[in-house]
Amino acid sequence: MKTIARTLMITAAALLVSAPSWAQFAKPEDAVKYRKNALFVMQQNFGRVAAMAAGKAPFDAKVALESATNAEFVGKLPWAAFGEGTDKGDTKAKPEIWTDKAKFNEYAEKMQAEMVKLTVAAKSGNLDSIKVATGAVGGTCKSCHDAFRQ
Ligand code: ASC
Repeated sequence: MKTIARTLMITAAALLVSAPSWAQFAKPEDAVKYRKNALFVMQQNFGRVAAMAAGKAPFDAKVALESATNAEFVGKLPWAAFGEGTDKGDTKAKPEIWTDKAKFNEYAEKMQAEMVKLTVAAKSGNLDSIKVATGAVGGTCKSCHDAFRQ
């Protein structure tokens, strides 16, 4: 009995060590799809607010707040799907994401911090504040794309 318990423990430990980080997804392609879809939904929501800020769409404070809230939430999701082994397939992700992970994470965090500010601005209902915040968010999208997207 003691031996069985020990064998189980060792097996469990070995699985933990060897499990690839996309293991929370059924397969690496699912991780790629997940992050792309999350980023797409984020962009659609952010884009709606950004269009208002740019005067390309009529300002609707309620829609702006809903969209900003959605973008902030969905913006938390993609990052867990950039695990080791998910650098291949139908993706524009550059290898630098995995070789310069600290920088990538820093950009991802910066974007999320600016998204929080955008929701705050949208809550205020002040279009000038929303303009500043969308500009800041857009800047974080661009700097990450320049460095890490093909
Ligand atoms: C968007 C989008 C981006 C950013 C960027 C801002 O809506 O898809 O990548 O804003 O264009 O410069």
